[in-house]
Amino acid sequence: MPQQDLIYSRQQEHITPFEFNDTVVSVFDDMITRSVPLYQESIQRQAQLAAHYYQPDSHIYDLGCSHGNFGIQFFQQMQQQPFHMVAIDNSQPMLDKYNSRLAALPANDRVKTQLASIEDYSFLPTSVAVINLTLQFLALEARNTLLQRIYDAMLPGGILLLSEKIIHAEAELAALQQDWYYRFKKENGYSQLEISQKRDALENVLIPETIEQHQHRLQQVGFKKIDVWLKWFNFTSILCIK
Ligand code: GEK
Repeated sequence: MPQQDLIYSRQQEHITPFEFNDTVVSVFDDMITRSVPLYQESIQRQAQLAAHYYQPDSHIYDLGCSHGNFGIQFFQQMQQQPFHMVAIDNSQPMLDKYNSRLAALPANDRVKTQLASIEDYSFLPTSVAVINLTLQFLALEARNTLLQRIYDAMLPGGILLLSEKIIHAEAELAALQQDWYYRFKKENGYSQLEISQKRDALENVLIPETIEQHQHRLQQVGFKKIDVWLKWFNFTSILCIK
């Protein structure tokens, strides 16, 4: 059982901007499964897609890997087949936990964890790049540069898997999506206080865009085959094939 996320359960005098520190890492699985609709489904299907499109000897990148939920699922999907994964995150506590999970797996040298910002990373030839709920934490200009770098390093037939929290451009629908998202959080046991303090902590840290803005950027960098394969109100997962 993951440790319960109680970070915002008590009234805080000052809400500091959200960070992926030791406290967050210790409750991360509970936080993400109670905060992201269809999280397990999305990770599992993306791991299946990644295994389907992975090209032998190429690199697979997990960008903003946290403590490895995608990587561990990918291991299971690949069974005995070899692969080279680079799992990047700029939170040392996340990577410490990832490394301890890897230590329990055979053939764990297939995954290299790397402490770095994905903003200024140089990619080797890749057939699969995954950015699950992480592009949203980058400055808008950095998002274009990152996706262009990924596209340029991608082999023909390679894929990008992108999942994001999104907003709707139309005010009524944006409000409805927000409302239904807060219902989801309440159903998962978060109080009104927890929901509003977390929202304040994420203000200017997590900057969501519309699905159209994502699609436009993906087209601009060069992708022609783009599919929104999952959408739940204000969350989406997108598959792009080069
Ligand atoms: C999952 N993908 O379980 N460079 C590298 N890492 C970053 C950066 C950056 N510039 N900014 C944020 N991060 C995971 C979930 S969580 C999403 C991803 C969430 C990292 C940050 O440290 C954290 O581990 C991750 O991106 C975002 O499928 O918790 O909402």
